[in-house]
Amino acid sequence: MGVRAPLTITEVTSLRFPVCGAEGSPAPAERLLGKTSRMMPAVGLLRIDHVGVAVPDLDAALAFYAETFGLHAVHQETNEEQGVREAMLAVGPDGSGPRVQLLAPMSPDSAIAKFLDRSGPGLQQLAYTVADVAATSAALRARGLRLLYDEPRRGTAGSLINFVHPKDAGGVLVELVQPA
Ligand code: KFV
Repeated sequence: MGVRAPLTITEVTSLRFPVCGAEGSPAPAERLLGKTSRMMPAVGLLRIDHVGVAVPDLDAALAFYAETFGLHAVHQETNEEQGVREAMLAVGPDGSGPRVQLLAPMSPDSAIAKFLDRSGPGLQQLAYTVADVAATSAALRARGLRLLYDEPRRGTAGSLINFVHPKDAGGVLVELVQPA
């Protein structure tokens, strides 16, 4: 029996799968729920990109993460549109895995300031890497989820981003990141 080569990113994002069963062969869920068959585009999450942590003071947080966890920033920037100062911390000996993103507010009306006011410092978002943020956004919209932006916006290091509303994702603000 032959072994199939791993799917390429293009193949992954173009996959479609039956939600309730393929035409002519209703899946158990379809038989139980009596729903019409339909094909959904694959969502295409590739890996965890980063977890975002809201902090009131970026420099103080950078010092804390360095002294306490030995984690250091490999990238820092200001994103005016998002109202944040941010730093990406690499984890592990080669730093190639998911990162920790420290997010500090630039103004009291920014998303991070509101989060800090409501919840205090802590985990604010979970971000996944995707190959095509517009395609993934469309696939999630097709499942009835609310995406925060009609079109992708600029994220860290020239990436393109969108977010799933936390109320549609089990209480987690989900970010989709298409690297530059
Ligand atoms: N996680 C879980 N629940 C959240 C939440 C979060 N981060 N933020 C808000 N909620 C809950 C909140 O507790 C409330 O629940 C409900 O969502 C609606 O709150 O049970 P409740 O009390 O009704 P709102 O609408 O009052 O909250 P608001 O803060 O005005 O807006 C929430 C949201 C998600 C729409 C807003 O934070 C947003 O637009 N976020 C996306 C942009 C963002 O977070 N930017 C900062 C990161 S920039 C970034 O990550 C970058 C640049 N990057 O490349 O990675």
